[in-house]
Amino acid sequence: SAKPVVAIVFGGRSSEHAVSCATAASVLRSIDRDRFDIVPVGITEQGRWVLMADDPEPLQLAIGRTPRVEGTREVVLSADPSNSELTVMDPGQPPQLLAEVDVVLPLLHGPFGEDGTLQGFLELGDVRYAGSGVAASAVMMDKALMKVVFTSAGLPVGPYVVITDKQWRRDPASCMDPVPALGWPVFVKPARAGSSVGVVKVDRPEDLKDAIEHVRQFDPKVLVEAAIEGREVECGVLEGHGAQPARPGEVGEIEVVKGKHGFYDFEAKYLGDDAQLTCPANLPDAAAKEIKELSVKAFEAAGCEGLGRVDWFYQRDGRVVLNEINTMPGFTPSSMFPRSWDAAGIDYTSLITELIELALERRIGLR
Ligand code: G1L
Repeated sequence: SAKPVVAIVFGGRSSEHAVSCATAASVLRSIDRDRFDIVPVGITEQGRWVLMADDPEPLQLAIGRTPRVEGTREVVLSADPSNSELTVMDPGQPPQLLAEVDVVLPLLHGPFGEDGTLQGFLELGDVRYAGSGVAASAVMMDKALMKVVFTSAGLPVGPYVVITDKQWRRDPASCMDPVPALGWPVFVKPARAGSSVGVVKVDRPEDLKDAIEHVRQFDPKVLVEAAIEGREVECGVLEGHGAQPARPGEVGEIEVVKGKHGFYDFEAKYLGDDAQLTCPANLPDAAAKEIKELSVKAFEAAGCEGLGRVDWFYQRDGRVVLNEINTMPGFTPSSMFPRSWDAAGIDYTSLITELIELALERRIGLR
């Protein structure tokens, strides 16, 4: 047929395997089948690529306290799934299936998905894909590198200290020396694990060392951040359609979110049910304008493509502090990013179409 073939790649070697499967289920339900042919490709937790049945039902998931639908189970694609028809890739082998694919929708979180590795792999195979490229994905996955990019672009970031594996092994005490200047509490975070995974709030100097040791289990590169008092505000950026490559992103409604743990945690981000979400955010016009403009600036400084969710702190005194960009934001219909675009008149199906078309228009290689 003349329709572009879209591979939806999901699952993967990540703690968010199940979130990815649930996202794929949503996309399989809503993607415009008059415009696209679909190839669902699952990646098992062992990294094996398998062609999946085009059926959202078994991928639907119940995590945590979300009520389970009768008959569903937590989906973990097994190494040898009974519903797979064909193994399309073994680790270290090129995937033959992608030869017939026009564009990939990579619905993968964290290492080997969101961090530029899959993107690099697709670049090598001349396969187009939705979302950011290799460099932007890799840099935005690393909170320390992200701060460097934002700072050099003149964007407002909060105070922080980076502790690399080498520095920590050499001399933990000197690594901790600059931390008290951040004030208390601080947040200790793995530099490269997404979704607030492994984040620890530390109230007292005597708890710092244990917290760093704990976080090092998730990532040997650790970031210690000053606590920023403020409302958590986020802004979706969707690249404009068409002609000019340098055309600024379009900015969606701004939202305020707060998870049950008092900060914007994993469940708030992906499950939505506990998040107190206000869209559009109730902000003074000037603040909303500033956040929208700076979100596009951050998106462009980072070299993001397609979409991004730019997360901010809006402080009492009116100042804004840039927290992070998510190159792969939560993407079920109830997630913040699709909801904010829905409010702006782009429904979930259109949003998926838009992202695929942006990817199809894009040139392969340097851009
Ligand atoms: F392909 C897009 F559009 F760029 C894209 C890719 C991935 C949008 C959103 C996401 N998000 C995710 O894959 C996930 C974080 C929900 C998976 Cl866990």
